[in-house]
Amino acid sequence: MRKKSMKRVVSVMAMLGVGLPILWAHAGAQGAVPDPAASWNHLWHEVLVDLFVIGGVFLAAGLFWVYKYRATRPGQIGTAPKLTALAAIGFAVIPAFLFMADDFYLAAKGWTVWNEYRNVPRNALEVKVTGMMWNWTFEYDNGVVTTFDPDSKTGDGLVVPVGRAVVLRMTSTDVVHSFFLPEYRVKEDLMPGRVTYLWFQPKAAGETLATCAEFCGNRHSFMWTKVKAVPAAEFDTWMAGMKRQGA
Ligand SMILES: [Cu+2]
Repeated sequence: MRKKSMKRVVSVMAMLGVGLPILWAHAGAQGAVPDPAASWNHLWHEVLVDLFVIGGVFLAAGLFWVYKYRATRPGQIGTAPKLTALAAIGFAVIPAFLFMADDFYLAAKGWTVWNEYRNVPRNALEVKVTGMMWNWTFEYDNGVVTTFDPDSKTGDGLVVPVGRAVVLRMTSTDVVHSFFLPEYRVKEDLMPGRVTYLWFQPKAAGETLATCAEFCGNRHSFMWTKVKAVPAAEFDTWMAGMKRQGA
């Protein structure tokens, strides 16, 4: 009877350990405007907190028992109490439950954020990105093309409006590159013959940068570009100017 109820306790804990974290991780995901950059930040902080809290608890418990049951004279035989079967199982199952619940929570949260990152919001501004040794070009849907020269620091680079999702459709003309926007917490590889994508949403005006994150030859470390987020009205003015220039 006791064995049976023990089994039940273990299986309920296992179910909760798997189920609850997944529910928690998904809570709030529906209907909310996704913000992968904030979600990745949040997840990273959770990983750090968990590492330090769980690590701290286990380290403290380990040190406490090492000290408590230390040998005080040579050849001493331990006098630690012998655990009952129930206590022994508890000591194995409860820490494992804590660890697994946390692992599943983080994994489920990671999948949720990954889905956000892979699902481009409707009405996103589309920009074609071409990576080449060792530069980037950006082509907007109206044919306007921009670029940036890291040596002379000239060119507009990637200009985007604040408050609107931007999807980059990317390819490479030569080798594998990787478009990395550290500020927006997104990165994706570019390769010849394939179009890959990423999206991000600037929340505030300002200048950040994007850099190649895949070693691609001598000038790999110079393969970066300006990324300028501007208010929507300013973006329209800039775009109109670029169109006039082109015409
Ligand atoms: Cu590159």
